[in-house]
Amino acid sequence: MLKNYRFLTSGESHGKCLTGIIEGVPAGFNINTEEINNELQKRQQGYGRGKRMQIEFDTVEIKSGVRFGKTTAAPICLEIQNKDHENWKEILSIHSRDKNDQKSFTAPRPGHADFAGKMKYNFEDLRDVLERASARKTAMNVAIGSVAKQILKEFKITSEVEILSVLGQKDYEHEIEKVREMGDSLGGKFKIIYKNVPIGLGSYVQWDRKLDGIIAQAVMSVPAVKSVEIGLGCEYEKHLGSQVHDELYFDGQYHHKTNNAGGIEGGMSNGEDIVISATMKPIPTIKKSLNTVDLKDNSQCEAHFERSDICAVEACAVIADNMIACVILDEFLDKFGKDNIDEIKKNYEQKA
Ligand code: EPS
Repeated sequence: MLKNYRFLTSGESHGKCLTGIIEGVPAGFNINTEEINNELQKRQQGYGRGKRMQIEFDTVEIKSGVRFGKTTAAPICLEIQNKDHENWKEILSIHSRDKNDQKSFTAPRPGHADFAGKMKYNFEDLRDVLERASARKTAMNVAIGSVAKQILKEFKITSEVEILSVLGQKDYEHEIEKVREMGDSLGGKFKIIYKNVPIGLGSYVQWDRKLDGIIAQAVMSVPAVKSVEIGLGCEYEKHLGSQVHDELYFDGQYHHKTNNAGGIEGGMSNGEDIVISATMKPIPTIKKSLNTVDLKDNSQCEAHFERSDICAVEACAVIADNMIACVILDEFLDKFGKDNIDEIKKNYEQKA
């Protein structure tokens, strides 16, 4: 979907590594690897993560597209190792076997990709679904988003992330501990604000160019996100039009009296902060048994449990923030040019 800042990722949860290829990073930009690693650490932290996060310590290696510290406009290849792979070499082997001696996992876990993924791709072992469906792959999305954030920062476009609630509570650590003891899991709601976004990113002229639509897709792509709101979002239905539309004023520069639209009108940024909130469903891997069907013989059974996070809403917010950065940068490059960073700066100074 992205036109200028395009990327693909590969990698399984317990495979050797995660890889990302970004195309569209302007030439002449100095990528700060430490900043990428800081963002990766933010994704790994947060209250409620499981034991896997004690195994991994995500750091990125830039494998191509940079020379003497500066981007060359060539595709940039990024790699993050999965430390846990050492323990999964046999189970995740890429080599063919005469006989598969690995025990198949055949009872889909409700809420996961297991059931629909098996039906779609016709696998015997649900591990072939869950390894790629796993949220592990979002580490690479964060690395790619972090490069986008660094470029946006050159233009003073920055973001803030806030956790709004977990199980309806603002102060949620205690809730998470209670739920951990119950063998259950939690989701939550978070808010992301993008500041200093220039007027006119996105467009109303076609459905797939609307900035709010593209942002919603980017945030919905984060595993377990089930709702995305812009500005007042779901609250709009409680108000009259005259109460919620943001009145425009001019006092040397344009500004709106309020920002209920969350910085987007007609699918375009309007110069106010872009305000996005989203809801994550509870983690689907839970100790408490959930009913399912064993697909090998269609018998009723209880869903399989592997170690898991209890609540990953803080990680989810970090991933969403980085995905939004990719979208905003993509639109920014559309408006201000994309070949080299000096040219983009000149265009920005003239137009913004
Ligand atoms: C995940 C299950 C857990 C999480 C994982 C996502 O991994 P494991 O099965 O190895 O315990 O820790 O998240 C990550 C590895 C990560 O880096 O965020 C799942 O099923 O989606």
